[in-house]
Amino acid sequence: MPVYQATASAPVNIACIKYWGKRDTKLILPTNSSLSVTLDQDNLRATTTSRADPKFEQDQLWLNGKVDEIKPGGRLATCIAEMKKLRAQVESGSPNEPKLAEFKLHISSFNNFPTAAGLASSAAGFAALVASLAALYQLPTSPSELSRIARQGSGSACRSLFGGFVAWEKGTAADGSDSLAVEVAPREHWPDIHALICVVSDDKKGTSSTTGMQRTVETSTLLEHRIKHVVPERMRAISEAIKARDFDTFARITMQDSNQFHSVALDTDPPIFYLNDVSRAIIALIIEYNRVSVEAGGKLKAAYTYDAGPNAVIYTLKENVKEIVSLIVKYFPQTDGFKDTFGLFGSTGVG
Ligand code: 2P0
Repeated sequence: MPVYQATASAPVNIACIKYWGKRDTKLILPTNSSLSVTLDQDNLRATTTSRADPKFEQDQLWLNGKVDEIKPGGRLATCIAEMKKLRAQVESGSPNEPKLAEFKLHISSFNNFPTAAGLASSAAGFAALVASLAALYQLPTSPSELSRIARQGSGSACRSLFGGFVAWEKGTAADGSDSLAVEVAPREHWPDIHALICVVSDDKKGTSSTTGMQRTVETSTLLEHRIKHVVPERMRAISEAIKARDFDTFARITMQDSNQFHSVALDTDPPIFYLNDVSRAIIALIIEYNRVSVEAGGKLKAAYTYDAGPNAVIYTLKENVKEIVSLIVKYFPQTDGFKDTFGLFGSTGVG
């Protein structure tokens, strides 16, 4: 009896232009396009093994070794059903193919990032799930097509199907068929860019992204302005900056968009606060670091960005990594009293 099994892994991505808000919560269609950098480090990945077997009685998932529920009609069940549908299409055209779409699945997924990294795992997790099923089912499907399915697991997951610099085009179709991830540039295009992840706190966040962003959609007037008048131009300009390897422009837009994302969170009723005092102190440090460079006739050397939590990601060029790490360690020493609230997780090349 042949064994039908495949393993795939997918990395974490960090957005420069932030996704925040859905126009369709079931299909996970965003209110604006977004753009991210996929981190290219072995210890920031989810790895998923999927196995199909006629002897299995039900679809079953293990997350980090523990059984996890596959809720009927939930996001996971939707992704699995969509992948089975694609496999069934392959089988209907080739009668000799084994009927894998009819077999139940056992899926096992591990995140290898330290819990202290405080990084969201859903993006890497759903991307790895979809990639492993695509391999198991031997689907002739492009990463963009797979991103349409990963998106229905968690919006940001669609961007983790590509390495390098990735845009999630919001699309306009009501069925979500054009809401896909596309590659802006491969990782090799700009190997000098690095991301430093500064763990300010590994507490579970107060307001989940899913609930927080819908509260913003319902109550923030600033979000409307952002969607219509800000993001489209930023998407164009940052894509151009990436293509031209223009770090100064890339950094400026990345910081502006992090600031605006946290502004719309604050403009939500009741307001959502993701940054804390340490996050704000890191912002001040990066602003000062850039000011010294610009006043000496240079350009921006670093960009901070924050997601739905207090941890900082600092983008910089390879030549500045050492200097920034020593500044952070100097101003945020990891003394005993501070150890739990601030840790430098590491530098990760994206190229
Ligand atoms: C992003 N975030 O673009 C933004 C920036 C958080 C802040 O994508 O509801 O976990 O599963 O689609 O993907 C977090 O949102 O939300 C997120 P769902 P998701 O990376």
